[in-house]
Amino acid sequence: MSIEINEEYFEKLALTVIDGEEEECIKLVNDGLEAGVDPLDAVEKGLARGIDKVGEDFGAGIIFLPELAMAADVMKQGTAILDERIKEVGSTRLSHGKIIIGTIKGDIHDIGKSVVAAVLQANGYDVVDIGIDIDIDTFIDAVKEHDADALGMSTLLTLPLMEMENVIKRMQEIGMRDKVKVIVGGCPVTQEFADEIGADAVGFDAQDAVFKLDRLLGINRPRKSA
Ligand code: B12
Repeated sequence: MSIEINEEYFEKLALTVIDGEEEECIKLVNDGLEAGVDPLDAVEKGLARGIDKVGEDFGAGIIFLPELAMAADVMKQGTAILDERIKEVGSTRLSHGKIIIGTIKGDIHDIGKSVVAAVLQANGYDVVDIGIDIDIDTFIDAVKEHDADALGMSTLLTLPLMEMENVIKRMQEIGMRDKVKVIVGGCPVTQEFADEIGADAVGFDAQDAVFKLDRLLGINRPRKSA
């Protein structure tokens, strides 16, 4: 029997992350896809809501690292399936440009960055995801190797934030900065911070990343009204 995609469905999805129920999560994701759920909605209205709650509880000292890690594993399993589905949409389109994306040195958070990569790909970008804990040289080498139009850097941690500025400084030193747009994101990254370090834009979620990158690279496309 096909399930209904409604508020209750998204709440159940969020709960699988909060309760660390991997099998139930995978089942609900697959059932949802079969019933026609928009995969980005399943991430943002379902799984991300769950992990946000877990993050709040962790921040407040209500739960500890093992519970956080368990919830993150469930979230990762669910988003991996959904990311693949999101990417399929863009696989047959002409490329709007090439972007390198990675999480900066000192940070291993990769769920949000991978969602952004998938959504950019679905929207016609050629995306090279170089992973987590990426140092300056690896970012720079990847941009050179792929002759990229843009570089995306992610972090969820406050401590290594300045690594983003160090990458931008190195791009300036080697004469790369004017040729490559830089977009940054992750929960501690504000517009003010992006301006301060000389990034071209900040993306607050995956759709915003597409919007900002389109603007930077001069891509015009019809937009859904809010
Ligand atoms: C899941 C999680 C983990 C998982 C990560 C699993 C994984 N494979 O990614 C695990 C358990 C491993 C983990 C570890 C740690 N974590 Co953690 N984690 C989280 C949590 C709960 C959710 C993050 C997440 O996946 N969100 C869901 C995604 C979809 O959202 P997102 O990441 O924000 O991404 C969106 C936007 O930010 C944006 N975006 C993101 N990147 C980019 C990039 C670009 C270019 C653009 C345009 C946009 C963009 O678009 C995304 C999609 O909408 C957050 C709390 C929170 N609510 O953010 C804490 C949190 C980030 N973690 C925290 C901490 C402290 C840690 C640890 C240091 C804990 C420890 N003591 O070891 C370690 C980090 C170790 C390290 N060196 O990196 C703190 C950070 C505090 C701070 N300000 O520095 C937080 C805020 C929790 C808290 N409230 O205290 N964590």
